[in-house]
Formats: sequence, structure tokens, C-alpha cells
Amino acid sequence: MNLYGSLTTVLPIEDSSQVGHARRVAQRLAESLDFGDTDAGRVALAATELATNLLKHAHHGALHLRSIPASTGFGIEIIAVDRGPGFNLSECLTDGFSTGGTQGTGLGALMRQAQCFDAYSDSRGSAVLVQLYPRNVSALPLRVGVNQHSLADDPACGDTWHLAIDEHRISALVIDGIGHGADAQEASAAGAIVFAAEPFAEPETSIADMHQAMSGTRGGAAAVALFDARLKTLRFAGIGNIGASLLSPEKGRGLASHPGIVGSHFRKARAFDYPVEGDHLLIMYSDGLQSRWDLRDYPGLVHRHPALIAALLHRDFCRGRDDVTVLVIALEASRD
Ligand SMILES: [Mn+2]
Repeated sequence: MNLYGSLTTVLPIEDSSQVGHARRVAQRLAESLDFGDTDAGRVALAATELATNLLKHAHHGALHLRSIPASTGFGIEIIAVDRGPGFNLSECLTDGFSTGGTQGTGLGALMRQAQCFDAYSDSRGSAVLVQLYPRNVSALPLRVGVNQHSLADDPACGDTWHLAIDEHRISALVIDGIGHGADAQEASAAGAIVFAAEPFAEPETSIADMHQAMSGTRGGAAAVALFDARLKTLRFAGIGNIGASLLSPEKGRGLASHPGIVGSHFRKARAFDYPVEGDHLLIMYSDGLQSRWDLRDYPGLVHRHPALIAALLHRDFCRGRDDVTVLVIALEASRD
């Protein structure tokens, strides 16, 4: 199964007039993805409730809205991200608690409406996640989070990501085409097409094939991570500035890339093997994200949904000068 997704749409929520706009954008996205009226209504209600909750607790923030790949077709993910003082989640989930909006359904109702609900809150702010699917569509057997934004909301994004899963393997790609805009997008797309054709090839081979496909374009940085739950290993190969970390609840390690530009020049894309015993997180990111983050600064976050991790790293470490992609994948030992 090959997975890819859309750019994240950022809907600023700074006053109550933007709640209705967010609701309409979310509902239109649902309708375009073949959610029926009832399910599109659930999406609209979720957007309203998240935005209202955000205004109440943080005064301003943003909704991150995107389509997410599902068993068939797509679901919708909405993450409310803020830098407010944080809130007591269990209090907000109590039945009857209203966020004060006219809907008055509260986060508790939202949690029951959504197929997936998770939240993280600390003194730096909060992120609340919901994922909704049309009836008869279910979530993937994989916990993954992506936060991707182009510079200045350019419709062209020079970063791209791709995921493939089978019974016991996950293969992940991130490419950052040099610079940003349409030419960068052309470079990264040329690589992603080749990767998607044979996603479980050896990472070194994938990089070599992408190198050929990307020559004649601007080129870019690329990294491939191939997880095998039976072998309990992650094989990683990267060229250029794609950051990658393999984290367990106890410790983390960086995954090394080699210098060079895929599509132009590099010496060798030698792959490295990393043992993966027990549950781990794989985090891959383009250089639109600073690399000085440490997940241990967010107590408990390592256990939350990967989409929350991606959103919070973006909130706190986006450079704001480039396209940015954060891909977070739960590597589950029980996957086999
Ligand atoms: Mn970049």
C-alpha cells in the first residue's frame, strides 16, 4: 500500500469570526473527499468545537487541516495548535462541559464523534487531534503523523514524502528539493515517483534510482528508512540535509546522512542498520525544521499520537524560511 497526502492547510483562529470560516473550509474538504452529508457534518462540528475550545483556552492559535490516507479513500485530520497556557484535559472531557460556543457539545462529545482523538497540553501550549472517516472507511493499521507546509503557503511545495506498508515492513521517504517553489517540487516529485514504484527496494538502491531520475532537475536532499518488524531493524540511507531520529521512550539517536545532492553529485549512499527492539518512533524532517529539539522537553509526548508530535515540533521549531516537512511514524514491535 502506497501512501501520500496533502499539504497541511493552516486556518488561523484569532477571533470568533474565523470559527465559521474554519467550519466551512473543513466541511468543503469533507464533501470533496466523498464524506456523505452526515459525516461531513461531523467534520464541520469538529472544526467548530476545536476552534471554539482554542479561543476559550488560548485566545488564538490555528487549526491544521488535511486529508489523510485511509483503508480506502481518505479521512480528515484536524489539529488545534496553540501557544496558550495549557488546559486540564480531563476537565474538558467531562460530560456536560461546554466550551461556551453555541454548539455547546464540548470536547467530550468530540472525542466520541471522532474515530481518533488525542491531546497534549503543557505550559507551552496545547495540541488537540481528531481524525474522522466516512462510514465504511477505516483507519490504516499504522500510526503516522505528517505536518507539511510550503513557504508562504505557496501551492507548490519543494518537500515531498511517501510511505509504503506491507504486512511487516514500512518504507518511508522524505525529499527536500533544493530551494522552494515549482522547480523544487519538480525535483522532489521526480524522486518520489521512482521510489513509489519499488518502495521496498534496498535504501541504497532507491537513492541511486532517484539520483538518475532527478538528474536534470535541481536535485535535492533525500532519505529512505526501511523498517522490518520481523528482522527488528531499521535500515537508513540519506544524502544531504534530511534530519532523522530513532527514539525509544528511554533514549534517542540521530540517523546519519552523507553529504551531497541527489540528482547532482554524491560519493555513496551507504545504508546503516539500527536495531529496533520494542516500540520506537521514527522522525524524519526537512531542514525547514531546526534540529535542536529534544522530545524529552515534552514529558509524555513520546506516547501520544505521532500527528501531535509532528504538529508540536512544527509549532516550536519551524524556521519559517523554507518549506517544512515533519514525518513521525510509530514503529510497533507487535506489528509482525
Ligand atoms: Mn529545505
